[in-house]
Amino acid sequence: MKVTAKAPANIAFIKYWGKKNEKLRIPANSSISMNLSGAFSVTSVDFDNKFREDVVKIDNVVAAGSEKERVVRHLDLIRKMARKSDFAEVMSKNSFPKASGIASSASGFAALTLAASLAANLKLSERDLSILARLGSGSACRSIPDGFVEWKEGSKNEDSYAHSLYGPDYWEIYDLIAVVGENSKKVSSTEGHAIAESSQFYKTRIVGMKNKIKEIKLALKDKDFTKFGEILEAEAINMHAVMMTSKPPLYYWLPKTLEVMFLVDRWRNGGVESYFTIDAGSNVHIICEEKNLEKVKTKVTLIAGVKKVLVNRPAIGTRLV
Ligand code: 2P0
Repeated sequence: MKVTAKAPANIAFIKYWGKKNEKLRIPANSSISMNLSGAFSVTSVDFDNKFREDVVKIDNVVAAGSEKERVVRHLDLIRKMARKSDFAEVMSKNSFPKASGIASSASGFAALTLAASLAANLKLSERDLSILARLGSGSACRSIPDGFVEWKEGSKNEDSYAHSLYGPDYWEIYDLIAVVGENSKKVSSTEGHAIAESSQFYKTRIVGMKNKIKEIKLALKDKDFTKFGEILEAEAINMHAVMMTSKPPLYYWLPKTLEVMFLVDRWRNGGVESYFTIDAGSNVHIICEEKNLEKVKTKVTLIAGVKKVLVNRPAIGTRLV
């Protein structure tokens, strides 16, 4: 049976960087994110005994090497749970440039998890889907539930999963992604996580996390956009400080990234309130309220060197198509 699922990418306001358990992808800290309406993966999975091997196509290109292996490992997990042995054909398409700081592994593994588990006749709860997606890619567990999401770090496989804090209609805020680079990144997130601890600032970062999560959840509850924005912007800089001071150092920013960051600050001082956050890539996510959406959109679009602007509102989680 062929099953197709659609999963959103998500933007983390409090980030996942560093793991307590690499193999199980148990994060060093809890994280908070929002699903993105305009950045998603649509993945179909078909298990059939006519296939002689697993075939994986991502954006119409046949995957090979480590990219394919990672998908096959996930299929193996699902086959084991379903006590099945058929090979699969997996076709996945992203609505955004792959590996450019928009989390393709999050939406990709979330969609793969729902499509493959149903195609293998497994009927899993949202919690179990989130756990399974996490084993494929940590941030994927946050793309399973709806809207604004918390991934509780947990300490073992069964208690590290994401749940919805609020649905997508709870708060009309936007994430405008200023795309400044479309090349695949040189260092993968998985490799980056593994060296996070080598930064002298890492321990300090982790110590402050519980309080930060508490504060941002309060700002979210109160819909206090200023407090929310200040926390998420400081958090992004904090994570990148750890990345840049890792051994070897990881610089995900391009000169254009920094330029957009400065401009967001300037607009804010001029009365157009927005805040930036950046993932493991060069693109800048600009967060604003509905009342400033058009102004921010016009400003970002006018920046020379910004290749495109992807506008996202909060979105539902992973669903069948
Ligand atoms: C996040 N990132 O919280 C952070 C912010 C990137 C920067 O989660 O090794 O691709 O597959 O578990 O999920 C990227 O890490 O890493 C990530 P794996 P993943 O969104």
